[in-house]
Amino acid sequence: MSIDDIAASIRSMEIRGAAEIARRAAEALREEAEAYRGADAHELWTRMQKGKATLLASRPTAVSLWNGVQSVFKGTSPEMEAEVLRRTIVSNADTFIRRSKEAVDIIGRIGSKRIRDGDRVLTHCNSKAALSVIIQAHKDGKRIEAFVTESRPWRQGLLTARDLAEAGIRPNLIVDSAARWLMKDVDVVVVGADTICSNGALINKIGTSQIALAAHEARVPFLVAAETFKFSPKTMYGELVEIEERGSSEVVRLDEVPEGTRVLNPVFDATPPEYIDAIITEVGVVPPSAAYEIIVKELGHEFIFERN
Ligand code: RUB
Repeated sequence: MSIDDIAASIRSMEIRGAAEIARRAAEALREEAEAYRGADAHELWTRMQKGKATLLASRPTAVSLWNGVQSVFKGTSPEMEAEVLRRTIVSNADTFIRRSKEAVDIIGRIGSKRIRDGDRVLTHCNSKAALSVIIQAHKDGKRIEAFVTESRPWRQGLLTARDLAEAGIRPNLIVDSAARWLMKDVDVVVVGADTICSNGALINKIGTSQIALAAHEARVPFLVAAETFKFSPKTMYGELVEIEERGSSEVVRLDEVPEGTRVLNPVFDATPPEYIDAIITEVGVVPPSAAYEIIVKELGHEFIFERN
């Protein structure tokens, strides 16, 4: 698939989920570099930069896309020979894709230890990292009862229910507004992440923060399963995470509401670090307050502020 096709599929959410959009973007950049057979480094560089910009513009909220694209261009420069540039991009993309898949597996194995036999686990939306934890716990022989929120308007909860059922866990599906009522019957919440800010705040599917609040109130541990490339170096510099707003037709048909009704469709929200008990990453279980350290140590982003 071309870069334009991948970007269009990310925009339309045929390709979705923070890690998957990053991997598919890396794959598209690799294919673009491989397809270029010329020897003009300037031309290859220009094509790659254009592709990078198209992919980054496809969805604004998940920093995984930005981190994935950054790692594909690691160590590259317009001064490189075309062949070296091509090889570097291909190898970087392969490394990113391989490591991101390994990370989900490691997160599952670490996170499984936080789930006890007989636990009732609630998850929201469709996160492969969160599912990895729940499914690994099941594989480790723990009896699990899984609660899955529908996750309006896209109903990613149905995908989660299918993923759990395929793994042999019978899902209990609830509407999003049942989360607080149900919290009294939940032992642990596990969700994924689109972005984790340098102060430890979590950006994830709309509704996550309400679930975190309900979990906090009911003293139910709230765990986030997140690969290190979900942490945002940009937020270290004060940049605010853009919360994607999608079209009203995803929420309601316009003939169902009175004329003039404004239908809002923010698709992510922010959960403050105080409501997060632990973040399970491929480099260990960390508190939200370790976000800055992850960005510096694992993503290699030293804070350098240009004063002029
Ligand atoms: C998906 C979503 C997921 C995170 C993490 O939103 O919010 O919880 O992306 O997923 P959308 P993963 O469906 O709008 O992309 O752990 O698979 O990266």
